Order: sequence, then C-alpha cells, then structure tokens
Amino acid sequence: MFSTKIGLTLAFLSLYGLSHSKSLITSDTYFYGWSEPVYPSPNGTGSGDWAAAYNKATALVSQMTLEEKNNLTYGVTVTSNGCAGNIAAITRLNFPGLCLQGSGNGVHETDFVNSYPSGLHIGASWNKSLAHDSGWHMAGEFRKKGVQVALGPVVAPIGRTTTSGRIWEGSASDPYLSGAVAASTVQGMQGQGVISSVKHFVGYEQELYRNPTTNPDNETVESISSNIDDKTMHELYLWPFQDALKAGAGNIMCSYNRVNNSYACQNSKTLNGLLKTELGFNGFVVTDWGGQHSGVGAALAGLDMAMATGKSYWGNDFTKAIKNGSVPISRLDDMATRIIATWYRMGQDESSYPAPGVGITHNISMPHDIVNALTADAKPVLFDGAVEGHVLVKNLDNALPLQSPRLISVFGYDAVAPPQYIPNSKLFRDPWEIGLEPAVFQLAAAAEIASIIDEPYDYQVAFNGTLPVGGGSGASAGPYLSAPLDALQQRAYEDSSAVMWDTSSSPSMLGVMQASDACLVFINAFATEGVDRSGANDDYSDELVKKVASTCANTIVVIHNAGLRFVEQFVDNPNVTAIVFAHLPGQDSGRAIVSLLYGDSNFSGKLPYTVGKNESDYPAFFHDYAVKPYKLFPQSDFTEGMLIDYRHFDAYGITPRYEFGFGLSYTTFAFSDLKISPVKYGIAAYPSGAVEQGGAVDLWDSVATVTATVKNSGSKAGAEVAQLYVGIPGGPVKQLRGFDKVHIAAGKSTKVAFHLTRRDLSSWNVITQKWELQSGSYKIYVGSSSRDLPLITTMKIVTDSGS
Ligand SMILES: *[C@@H]1O[C@H](CO)[C@@H](O)[C@H](O)[C@H]1NC(C)=O
Ligand SMILES: *[C@@H]1O[C@H](CO)[C@@H](O)[C@H](O)[C@H]1NC(C)=O
Ligand SMILES: *[C@@H]1O[C@H](CO)[C@@H](O)[C@H](O)[C@H]1NC(C)=O
Ligand SMILES: *[C@@H]1O[C@H](CO)[C@@H](O)[C@H](O)[C@H]1NC(C)=O
Ligand SMILES: *[C@@H]1O[C@H](CO)[C@@H](O)[C@H](O)[C@H]1NC(C)=O
Ligand SMILES: *[C@@H]1O[C@H](CO)[C@@H](O)[C@H](O)[C@H]1NC(C)=O
Ligand SMILES: *[C@@H]1O[C@H](CO)[C@@H](O)[C@H](O)[C@H]1NC(C)=O
Ligand SMILES: *[C@@H]1O[C@H](CO)[C@@H](O)[C@H](O)[C@H]1NC(C)=O
Ligand SMILES: *[C@@H]1O[C@H](CO)[C@@H](O)[C@H](O)[C@H]1NC(C)=O
Ligand SMILES: *[C@@H]1O[C@H](CO)[C@@H](O)[C@H](O)[C@H]1NC(C)=O
Ligand SMILES: CC(=O)N[C@H]1CO[C@H](CO)[C@@H](O)[C@@H]1O
Repeated sequence: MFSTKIGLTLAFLSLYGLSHSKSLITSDTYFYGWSEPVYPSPNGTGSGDWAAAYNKATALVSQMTLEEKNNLTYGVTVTSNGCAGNIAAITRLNFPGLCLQGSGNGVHETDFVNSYPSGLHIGASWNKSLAHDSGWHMAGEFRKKGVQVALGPVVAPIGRTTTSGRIWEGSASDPYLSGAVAASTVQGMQGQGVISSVKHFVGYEQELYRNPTTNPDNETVESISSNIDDKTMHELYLWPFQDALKAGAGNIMCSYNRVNNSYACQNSKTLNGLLKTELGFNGFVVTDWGGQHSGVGAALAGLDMAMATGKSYWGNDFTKAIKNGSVPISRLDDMATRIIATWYRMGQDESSYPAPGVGITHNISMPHDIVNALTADAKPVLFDGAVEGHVLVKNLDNALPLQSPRLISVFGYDAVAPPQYIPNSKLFRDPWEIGLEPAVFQLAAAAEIASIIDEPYDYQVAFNGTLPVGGGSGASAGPYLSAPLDALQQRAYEDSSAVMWDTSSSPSMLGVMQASDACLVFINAFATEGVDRSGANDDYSDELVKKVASTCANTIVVIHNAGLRFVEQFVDNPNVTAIVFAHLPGQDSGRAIVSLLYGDSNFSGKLPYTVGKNESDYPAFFHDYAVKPYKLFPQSDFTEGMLIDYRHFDAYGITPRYEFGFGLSYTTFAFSDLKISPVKYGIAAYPSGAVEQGGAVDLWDSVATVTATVKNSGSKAGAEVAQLYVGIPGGPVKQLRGFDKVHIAAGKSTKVAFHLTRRDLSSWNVITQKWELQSGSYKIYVGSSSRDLPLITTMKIVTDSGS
C-alpha cells in the first residue's frame, strides 16, 4: 500500500514536471515519509477581517494584464535601492511595487536604525507586551525606510537540533512560547502597516544541507529532508505558525529544506493543505531567497512569490505556462490577489506610506540619501528589552547585586567593543561576504565551507568583542554598541569606584588583583546562519573562567549565548558565585547588564530552552548527516516526534542543569490558591466552527480558566513569570499552555489567570484530521519553572464522544 501511494504520487509529480521527479522515482525505497499531493491550490477567501481588502484587490487585479499580474510574482534586481528583494511597480495602476528586507530584530544592512534584542532574548523575557512593543518600534523603522515586507519573526528553527546556527533568531524551544511571542510580534509590526513575513515554513531545523550542494563527483546533493509525522507537525512545528496566522500575519516565507522529500516551496501538502486549507491563510507565500526549485510545480503547489529573482523558474516565462495551460489563469489571479490584498490590508496603498526602498541604500558613500529612522521613542523598549532577556541561574550567597564594590576586575574577550564597528551592518553581514568584517566572521565563513565539504571545524566563539547579535541575514547593527566594559567604566565613574581589566591575555597569563571585590568574566557562544555550531561549550572560554575562579572567590560569569551553552566545567566551583545567560541583547547590551549587576533592575528572564549537562541529554544535539546510503538525498528523520527539549528530559527522566522556564530574581515568589473553573460536561470533542485565517474559529474558545495567587515573598520588588503546564491524556508529561509575567512589590500578592482554549487542551487526531479534546484526567501544574511547580491538580473533561 505504501509503495502504491508513492507510485501514484510520482505519476502525479511527473505529470506536472516537478523538478527532481526522476530522482524520486529511482530512489523511493528509502523514504521515511512521502508528501501527500493536495491539489488544486485553494483561492484566498478573504474570510473574516480580510474581506474589504479582498474586495479592493479583486477590483485592482481585474484591471491587470497577464504580464502585470505575472510581474507581481517574482523579484527583480534594482539599482536604486539596497532592498533584499523588490517587486516591480505597475505605474499604470498606481501600484508602487514592494521592498522586502530583513529581519526580525531590526532593519538589516542599512544605516540609522536600531538593533533590537534578538528573538531568543525576547523569548527569555517571557513578556508578550515587550514582544509587541519591540515589533512595533522596529516596524516603525522599516516603514520609514520604505520597507513593505519585513522578514521576521522566526518560528523555525524551533530548536529541534540543539546546535542549529539560527536558533537565536527564534524565541523558544517550545511551540506555545514561540507562538505567543510570534503572535505579539506580528501584531506589533503590522500595527505600523508593515507586512510581517513569518518564517521559515516549515521544519527548517538545521543549516547543514539547507540548500542543494555539489559533491566531489559534481553531482547535485539535494537539501536535507525533514521527515515529520502528521501529529508532530501539528502539535510542534506548525503550532507557532498557526498563532502568527491567527494574529493576522500577511506573509509566510517557505523554507530551504525539503519536507518528506518534497521541497518546502513546492510542497502541496504543507502549502495547499496545511497553510491554505486547514489554516485558511489569506496572505501570500514567498520563497526564502533562492528557495524555488520548479516553475509549474511550485505554482500548483501554492507558492505565490519567488525571491530574490524569478529568473530561474518564473520570470517572463511564467506567462507561457499560463498560455499553454500548464498553470490555470485562476492560479495566477489568486497569487496576484493574495499579494495585492495583503498590501491593501496593511494600508500600504495610502499616500503616507513611504515609497519602496526609499531609505535603504547599499552605497555607504551616499550619506545624504540615507533616511534617519532613529527616534527617542524606541529607547525605553531597547533598554527594557535588553534587561529582560538576561537569565540569572546561579547566585550564591547573594553575590548579586553587587554591593557598592570598591574594585571590580573584568576579564574576557566578550567584555569589550569590537575593534571595528560600522553602523550600517557591515560588521555583521553574511559571513561569506568577507571584506571589512572582523576575523571572527571570516572564521565563520571558513566554517560554512567546512560544513559543506565535511571537515571538522570549531568556530563557535566571537573572539573579537562583545556579542550583541548573531550572524547572517538576521544580523543588525545599531547606531552605537554599549559594550559591558564601557558601561562598567561609566558606573565606576558615577560610583567613584575602581575597575581594572584584562580582556586579551590568554587564560594561562591572567592575573587577578587580590583586592577585587568581584571578578566579572564575559564569554560568548556565537552562532550564525549558514553554519551549525560544533558544540555548546569551548575549552578556551571554560579555561578563562576556571583560571579567574582559581584566584578570585567571587567570580561572576556572564555568557552572551546564541543558543544553549553548557556550564559543567565551572558550575560547581564555589568561587563561581553567579552565572548569567545574557543571550543577545542588541545595542544596549552593556548598560543593561550593568543595571542588573548593580541591582537597579531585577532579573526577570527565564530560560526558553533546557540547559542540560551533556550532549547526550538531547535527542538531536548535532545536525543530521544521513547522506549515506542515500547519497544525493540527505534525510533527517524526526523520530523523536514531540519529544524535544523539556518534553524529552521529562520523558526519559533526565535531570537538567537548569530547566526550561528557570531563572532567579533578587526576590522570591510563592504560589498558592489554585482554582479551575468547571468545564462543561459532555463538551464537543471537535471544533465545528468556520475556518478563518488561523484555522477553525472555535479552536480559540475558552474551555477553562485557571487562577492562582503569586506572592512576592522577598524583600525587593520584582517580576515573576507564572507558568502553567498541562499533562494532556496520552500526550507528553507536561506542556506549557499559559504564562503571565507580573510585577509585584515586596510583600504583595497578585492573582494570575490562564485562559485555556480548546486548542490548548486538544491533541491532533490523525484519523479525523482534527484537534480533539480528550475525555479523561488532565494534569494541571502552576509554578515558576517547568520543574518548580508547587501547585498541581487534575481537571476532568468528559467530551460528547467519550465517557
Ligand atoms: C510526512 O510523512 C508522514 C509519515 O507518512 C505523514 O504522517 C505526514 O503527514 C507527512 N507530511 C507531509 C507534509 O507530507
Ligand atoms: C478560484 O477562483 C476562480 C475564479 O472564481 C475559479 O475559476 C477557480 O476554480 C477557483 N479555484 C479553486 C481551487 O477553487
Ligand atoms: C514586467 O517586468 C519586466 C521586468 O522588470 C519589465 O520589463 C516590464 O515592463 C514589466 N511589464 C509591465 C507590463 O509592467
Ligand atoms: C513587559 O514589557 C513592557 C514593554 O517593554 C514593560 O513595560 C513591562 O514592564 C514588562 N512587564 C514586566 C512584568 O516586566
Ligand atoms: C559539473 O557539472 C556542470 C553541469 O552539470 C558542468 O557545467 C561542469 O563543467 C561540471 N564541472 C566539472 C568540474 O566537471
Ligand atoms: C508550457 O510552458 C512552460 C513554461 O515555458 C513549459 O515549462 C511547459 O513545458 C509548457 N508545457 C507544454 C505542455 O507545452
Ligand atoms: C556610491 O556613491 C558614490 C558617490 O555618489 C559613487 O561615486 C559610487 O559610484 C557609488 N557606488 C556604487 C556601488 O553605486
Ligand atoms: C579576532 O580574534 C582572533 C582570535 O583571537 C584573532 O586572531 C584576530 O586577530 C582578531 N581579529 C581582529 C580584527 O581583532
Ligand atoms: C577560590 O579562590 C581562592 C582565592 O580567593 C583560592 O585560594 C581558592 O583556591 C579558590 N578555590 C577554587 C576551588 O578554585
Ligand atoms: C559529555 O560526556 C562525554 C563522555 O563522558 C564527555 O566527553 C563530554 O565532555 C561531556 N560533555 C560536556 C558538555 O560535559
Ligand atoms: C523592575 C523592578 O521590579 N525593579 C525593582 C528591582 O529592585 C529594586 C530594589 O532592589 C527596585 O528599586 C526596583 O523597582
């Protein structure tokens, strides 16, 4: 039966001339998964609050010629701006064209814009308002620069592959947290009228083999295939996209990888099926840059726009495919309507919206052309955001906050500003574009090459200065960079205290001044697009910490980490009194850490991933490498299903070093008074509502409300992230299904409420192809982390199909 299905699929694929279909036919024996054909591509319906935009779009598209409609679907190269992608204008109809530009933490590769905390940093803040506000301010800058489509936020990779080079662009190794952050970010960004491109759809979990390569025999090696079962797809990988769609996202970027052996930008099951039918997507799908692998096949499978150019598959030739009937004209009409409707939906037709690319120059010799998008309004969010994403995991005998130290000593390459800093993002440009970049990015470029030709590499540290952001297309550089040592010196000036530093000696040459009240060691863990990390700790940095701790009894370690960083080499050392995961704070890095270290601000961040003790604690620590025996078709079987990160630690009884959701504060919190509202007896097991963007509307109906009291039981004001986990019958031990970050004054209490929706409490039923509430006992846990859950109870649900 399996092979019959494949045979049918293959017949279908070859009928439509999908690229690589020949390879599929000769190599089907090793399939872990195959991708079900879902055709035809559904028209955008304009459901819900998209109706008015669809009416306008239909009217405009009906006036377009074949060539005009076609021109909307592919990128063109322009010299008048430096946008990453451009859609040409249709001047006859007053459509000015579109500028597409990265990324999720600031406007990429341009001047006079801010560099916001990265996705992982926002994830560690567990603060939805912050996600919204930083999205809103950032998008204000995109808008001023004339960007219509901002390429972010990132929800894939989610962190299945622990060392993936792009984990830091997304917010959490958990679908619920990732989805909540993405939804708030989309609302913030689109509130400015900028189209948010939620990426990368779907199953994009490693950099190795993300794109086709050529092997030494000059054969094409296809992209990695993420082979994902249907239940895992819904409950883990699709989940955060669904939240972003519910929040109104106007654009989805399809990813480089294959899903079940079919390229994600021409996979009819994921695009036509999951995205456009099940989730009722009204906007348009754009390829990741260069991610198109067929013309007719991709169009029929649901792709709407090709970037950066349509040269290889669409372009003007696409009109021929329409004329000879390979692609129905209704598909092109739908592509054009989706694109134009999204443009109207965001109000980009208004004359106040800046012209495409007006402020994006790629010529640094033309400063007079540059639009200044900096405003004082963004400052509080840049600073709060930088503060809130720091996570304090060890604080022995209240080593922190520092108590009016007389002398502090500062160590580590990560404490200082880099030797070169060019605000127009040259510093953090794609690592393979070498030139003005400091050497670490050249090292990263070498790593990119090494990863393709299968040689060992070990470049996971940015040695040339503090790390405010990761590398690649998600990088951004602000107007300045507050480095930790600079901010510490400013503090010493204000406090009339002393600071000494040695940030360049190798560990063996380091000496500590005996009179130091505290020794701060700044290290980092670098990651960039294009390369997966070779591990989660490096010997040099570990040695640095150990050497300082060997002579300083109050050693405080700050790690700017673009993903998991192990701390096993020094965590138990009693002289290491405090450890901070500082993530990627953006341009206000230094002043934020100083505010925290000195207690002007309190730590309130929580880990958005699990810190284990060893590589073997994780189900997929390194990228998949399964080329042989498949040779030209690398495969990544997601056999762990739902069990990534804490779900895996729970399932296998592994004790983490620091669990998901963990983080200390300068005060303490106590939880009490758990209450659950009664659930209707005999509630329908399945949703029955209409499908609008985001899926069946009643998936978001509230089924139960859980409340609890959180008390600040310490002596300082602070903020706590109350977390709710649910054990769904038949599912993982527990899954995050609610969180609420609240400020509480010392000694005071506050009530937190979690509204559990039908979706929160359902499992994906692969037979009925619906979300299903389970009849049975649900476990409900509330507390301060995934392993500190003092409030536990059960909630019984009886559905109309159970008893
Ligand atoms: C991939 O294959 C698995 C196993 O056959 C199936 O459950 C899943 O629905 C497929 N997904 C896609 C997107 O084709
Ligand atoms: C899309 O709409 C057009 C025009 O109404 C129609 O001809 C076509 O059949 C529709 N396509 C689908 C898949 O429903
Ligand atoms: C379509 O785009 C091509 C390439 O940019 C351009 O030469 C042509 O004039 C455009 N056609 C129309 C009708 O706008
Ligand atoms: C969440 O972020 C917003 C916006 O930056 C900030 O005003 C608020 O204080 C933060 N909330 C908590 C509880 O930290
Ligand atoms: C590799 O293959 C391409 C096209 O298939 C060909 O143009 C090129 O000359 C080949 N290179 C070598 C080194 O054989
Ligand atoms: C129709 O045109 C497309 C694009 O030029 C081409 O790829 C395809 O082979 C053509 N099909 C037929 C049946 O002529
Ligand atoms: C950049 O602008 C300068 C000054 O107008 C000009 O001389 C130079 O040719 C431009 N460079 C590029 C790459 O366009
Ligand atoms: C960057 O750091 C490396 C390793 O320490 C060093 O070899 C290189 O000279 C540094 N580059 C710059 C520009 O400082
Ligand atoms: C801790 O620091 C003191 C110096 O203050 C040193 O004598 C001692 O050996 C250190 N302990 C460890 C475990 O390194
Ligand atoms: C994990 O365990 C192996 C085998 O004991 C060891 O070689 C490795 O260093 C450990 N990794 C870490 C991060 O401690
Ligand atoms: C954000 C917050 O709660 N900050 C408080 C941190 O604690 C100090 C006292 O140590 C308070 O003054 C801040 O208001």
